[in-house]
Amino acid sequence: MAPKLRLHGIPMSSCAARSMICLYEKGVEFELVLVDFFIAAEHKQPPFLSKNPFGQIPVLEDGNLTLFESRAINEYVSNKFKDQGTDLIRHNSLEESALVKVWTEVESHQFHPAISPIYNQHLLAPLYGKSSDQAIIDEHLEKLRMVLDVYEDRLGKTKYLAGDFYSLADLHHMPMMFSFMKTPWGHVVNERPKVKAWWEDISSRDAFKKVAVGMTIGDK
Ligand code: GSH
Repeated sequence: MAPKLRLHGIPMSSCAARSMICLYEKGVEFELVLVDFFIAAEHKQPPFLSKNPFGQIPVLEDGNLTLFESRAINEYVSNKFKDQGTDLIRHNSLEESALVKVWTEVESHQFHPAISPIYNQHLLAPLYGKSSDQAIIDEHLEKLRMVLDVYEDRLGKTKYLAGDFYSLADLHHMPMMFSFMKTPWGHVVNERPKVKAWWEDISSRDAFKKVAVGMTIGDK
């Protein structure tokens, strides 16, 4: 029997959560190897750095293969297990898989740079005893509104971002969206009806719900 995949991370990490959601969607058995992130900073120590020289979680080990970068991990898992679980990459259609690629790139290069400074300032900074910078939050809320306006238009034409099918393009948004909805600015999503309906739909998926229970950042 092939050895179980090992994902190094912690459930509350949005990046580790991104890969956990994918593994659950694909129905792939894996072991979550907990990293002592906050006290020992294990991810900055040599054993972990030999797996990811950037000292970040998650890391996936599949036999002798070691991968980091949650989105790349998800592409690998979706390709390796393409015949089981949810088809997240639309491997039978060149056109659909190209659209999945387009919208996963949009998540990386438009959505994530807009939303992550809000997450960092409002949710992470207090965890490290720092105060949050409202000017940074306001600047990025404006950027996020512009991105979500594009999504509102897109989701008026297709049920999900890449087409009428759930894919990695939607999945990659989920951890940040989930945390953002715990901030005082969730109305930025809710005032866009198509984006709101999309979020309600994708966040009701079982694979996501399994991971969401561990994503406690921002809980009171
Ligand atoms: N682009 C990377 C990915 O998606 O995997 C980002 C990984 C990342 O930033 N991970 C965070 C981390 O390990 C936890 S969510 N932070 C520690 C650090 O950057 O020093």
